[in-house]
Amino acid sequence: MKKILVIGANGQIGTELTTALVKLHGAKQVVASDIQALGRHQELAYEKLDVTDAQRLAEVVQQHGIGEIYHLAAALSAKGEEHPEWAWNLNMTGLLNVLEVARQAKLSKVFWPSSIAAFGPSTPRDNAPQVGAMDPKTVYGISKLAGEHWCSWYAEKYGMDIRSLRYPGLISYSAEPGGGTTDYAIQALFAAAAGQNYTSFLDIDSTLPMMYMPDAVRATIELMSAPKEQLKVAGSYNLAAWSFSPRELVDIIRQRYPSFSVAYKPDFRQAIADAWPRSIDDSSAREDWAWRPAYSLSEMVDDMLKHLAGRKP
Ligand code: AKB
Repeated sequence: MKKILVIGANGQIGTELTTALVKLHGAKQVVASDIQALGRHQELAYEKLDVTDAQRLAEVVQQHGIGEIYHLAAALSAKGEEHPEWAWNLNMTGLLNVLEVARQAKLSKVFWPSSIAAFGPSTPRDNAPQVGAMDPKTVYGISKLAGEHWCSWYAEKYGMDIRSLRYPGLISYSAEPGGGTTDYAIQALFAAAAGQNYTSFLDIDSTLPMMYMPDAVRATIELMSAPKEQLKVAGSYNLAAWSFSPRELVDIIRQRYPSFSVAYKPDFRQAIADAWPRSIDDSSAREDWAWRPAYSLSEMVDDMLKHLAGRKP
């Protein structure tokens, strides 16, 4: 069997997705790669890899007999607005390098994540549809929408199997997120668990779609395992669990930590959040490959606080 390459294995999604892939396929079948030194997956074959380096990527694919790539290395929304050229180069050159190597080496499948950031102010804010107006306002969002089109182009032109999800804000405790707008929720949970107060960079009623990482990882694996003929969406699937505002999250945290207190100082990230939908219609994912989130919002808060207890933010 050909091997699986995870690009960005040390990142927020990569850390947990790599663990799940190892559980499913065995450690010998998974090669971890990241621009940084190997993190927690010490048992795996590891390659230090900058995905913008096409030649090195091709060498890694050839050397390990790679058949499938999960390409997770990306600049997120907030950091992307601070470093636009860096973000565009990483997100677009990285994806194009992956698509090209997948075409040349005839890989069987590629996974690449899109995001709710691909939507914009023209998208209906509630129940953002699978197909409709998309006018992203961040460099990150523009790169995600362009990336969706590139994936469809490669799939149509070369008959490649490229699968993708529009992730909502992902909440996790294993690895830090890389500078997103939804990170406030993780920061608030870390602060509460450490007995500290928190200052939110989003306003109290700023509602966004979110998901717990174990559900996002399972969604990814379910999508990648689904028979191709079941997948009717040619591009990236909308994916949802629940939506909440800082006020709603803090209310749930306070039921566990009554003294937890939050101040609100919205910064440039507020405008990013204001251009994103409040909720997502993921009925195509539910119909085509039976997607269902498992964690409720309060189960996520309990699980996060349990894992974070005693940790410094
Ligand atoms: C971000 O906030 O930039 C990401 C995302 C929603 O894609 N978490």
